[in-house]
Amino acid sequence: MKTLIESERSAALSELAAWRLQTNRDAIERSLRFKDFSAAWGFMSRVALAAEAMDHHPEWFNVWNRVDIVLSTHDAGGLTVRDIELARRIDQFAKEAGGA
Ligand code: H2B
Repeated sequence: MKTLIESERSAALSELAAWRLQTNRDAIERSLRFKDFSAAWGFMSRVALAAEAMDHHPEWFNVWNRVDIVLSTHDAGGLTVRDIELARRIDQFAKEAGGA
């Protein structure tokens, strides 16, 4: 899988407004807050099942109602269309779980 070229990257990032390009690596990140741990974990469960089905997995960190997510394609050593697809799914699950 090839990493995104500059024009694909900027198009994807303008669509995924809540995501930021990391400064130290070719990856995108989003931080989310939920009502409480239960809401955060419910969201994470949905992401986990989708990620497993896609065979594409997030790097993430959870403390109570907060979930920090980093997406990058390890096999490719950077951002690919698979990260963009997973980011879109994550945005949808976040919306449904009341994350912001
Ligand atoms: N997730 C991510 N984020 N990047 C990968 O390159 C990747 C993955 N590769 N999940 C998959 C699994 C790979 O390790 C397996 C062997 O297909």
